[in-house]
Order: sequence, then structure tokens, then C-alpha cells
Amino acid sequence: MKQERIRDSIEQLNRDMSEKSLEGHWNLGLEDLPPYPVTSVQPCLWRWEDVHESMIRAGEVVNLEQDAERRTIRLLNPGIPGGHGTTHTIHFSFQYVKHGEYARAHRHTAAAFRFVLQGRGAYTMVNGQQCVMEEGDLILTPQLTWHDHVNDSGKPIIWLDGLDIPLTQALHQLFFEPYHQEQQALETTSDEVAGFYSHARPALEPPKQFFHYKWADTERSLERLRRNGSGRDPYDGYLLEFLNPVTGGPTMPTIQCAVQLLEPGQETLAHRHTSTVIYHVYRGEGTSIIGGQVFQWRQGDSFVVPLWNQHAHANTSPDTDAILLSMSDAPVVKALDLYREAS
Ligand code: GTQ
Ligand code: FE2
Repeated sequence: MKQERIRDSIEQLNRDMSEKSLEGHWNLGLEDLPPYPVTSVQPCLWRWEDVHESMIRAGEVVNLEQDAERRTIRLLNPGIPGGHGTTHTIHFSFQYVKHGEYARAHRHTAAAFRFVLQGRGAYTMVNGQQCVMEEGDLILTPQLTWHDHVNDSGKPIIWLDGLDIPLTQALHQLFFEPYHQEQQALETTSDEVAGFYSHARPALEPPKQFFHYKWADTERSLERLRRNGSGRDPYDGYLLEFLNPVTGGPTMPTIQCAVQLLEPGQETLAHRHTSTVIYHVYRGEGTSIIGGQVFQWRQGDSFVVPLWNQHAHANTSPDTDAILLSMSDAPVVKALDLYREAS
């Protein structure tokens, strides 16, 4: 006998559909979405003393041969679900390599840069190109370039690493390969390809592989910006972006690196944008207001400006420049036509 069909309902439909791995748009609650971007990433600041203390202890207890591929300490944002990232797109870590140690050669799809904080004379080898580190140098290890770090400089070295791991992971593109040797053989040095970038020498053909921005060049360019009054951005002070000389585009496809200089007493105007930025205080001291919270910073501290958080920076010193290093996911946000700014 034919069973009589009871009247259908949304609840009954939802139950039947979920058994077939289907879902109705009526369950998504889109009316709750605000008309501006929202992030769980929180504005926050990490003190150099805390990073440094952990790093020195890690130098004692973490053995680079046995315990870890790298001796790095990552900044964690309390607003990241799962608790593993500095922001939803980018990781910020500090790496410590003592004299006589090396971090073995490998490559991965995540792009990275290093910014040298303390020490000199150690080197990163990128695709056979030796980049000897000095304080303030920026060294790129772009997507799938082989890299190892060697310290035979006679003293420890500390740099900061920025990587696009969360972004690469979100796209399910994260993978890793060890090199067939612990260290790469030297094929060339970054000095040999520097001619294109250096101000001292005439421009040569752009190198196919450019990885190393020397601090001396960066500092000279910052000074030139400062002398030329129009180099002053109302929201960022004297802002110098590290363009990629090979592509003419951003530092790397997923990461834009920059340094910005604030003169003694200089205050920026507040604005916001849909890219997320992580800052490291390379020199000086000051204050940033981020999403209504006040953060006081000095040399060695790091902080996050999450997307669409209104922010302004100030150099609070009466006599010393402040220099901030920053990395942002702006190239990705812009490539997807999602970049917006407002003041
Ligand atoms: O130096 O190659 O902070 O592979 C994380 C992953 C540094 C590195 C990090 C890495 C590296
Ligand atoms: Fe790596």
C-alpha cells in the first residue's frame, strides 16, 4: 500500500540533504556578514626581551643536527584558530645559528625572506648563490629555491624570517624537499650579481636570480627619500619598498617587504587597508595605535596590524630616527583585486 507523504519542511529537507552531502544556501546566514572585511587576527606586540631569552635558551637545548631542521622561534597571534601563525597569511620567526653550525639545505613552496638583526659574516646559500650577511641585509629565498644557512663567522647570528606558510597551506600547495647534500656548492656570490642594484656601478642586465638587498643600499635610498621632501608619505613616513629587480614587481609574488623611517617626533595620519602587515622595530622607539589599542615599541619588538584596522605610528624619540621593517600580504590581496584603502 502506498505510504502517505507528510508535508515537507525545511527541517526535513535539511536532514535529507545532509545525508547526501548537500546543503541549502538558506542555512548560511549571510545576512550576518558586515559590509567590510573582518579578521580574527588581533593587533598584538611581542617584546624583544621575551624572544631573545627564549632564543638563547633554545641555543642551549635545541641541537640543529638532531632536534630541528631550523632553530626558529615563531610569533603566535592569539586570534589564529589552531594557534600556529603570526597572521592568517604570514609567519614571523627569529632564527639563531651559533658559530660552527649550519642549517641544512632544503626547499619548499613557501616563500621566505631573512632580515639580519645581529651578527655578520654568516651566509645563506640560495640556488648556489652565496649571500654573506650583514646587519640590515634582506635576503630572499623565493618559492622552491634551494637554501641553507652556514655560520663560520666566529660569533652567533640572529635574523628574522618571514614566510607565507599559512597562505600556501590555505591553497593546499605546501610541500618540502630536502637537498641531496647537507650544503650547496658555491656557484656564484651575491656580490657578483649586485651590479644591477648597486648605485655605485652602471646598470647591467638584470640578473635572472636576485636574492640579496644590502643594508648600505637600503640606507642610502632611505636618505635620498628623506632629502627629497616628496618622499614623505602621510600614512607611512619615508617608505621604501623592496621591489624585485628581475620582475619590477613586489619583493616576491606573495610578500611585500619595506622599510619605513620616521624622523624624531614624526607622527603619521591614521588609515586602514585590506592587507595585513607585520612590523619589526629595527631602530628607535615609538607608539602605534592599532584598532584603538595603543602599543609602545622599541628596538627589537614586533607587532601586527591586521587588515582593516585603523592605524597610525609615531616616533616618540626627540633625537633618534625610528626604522621599521615590514612585510605584508598586499601583493596577493592586490592580485585578487581585493585591495582597498580608507582613512
Ligand atoms: O630558514 O629555511 O622560520 O624552512 C621556517 C622554515 C625558516 C629556513 C623558518 C624554514 C626556514
Ligand atoms: Fe626553509
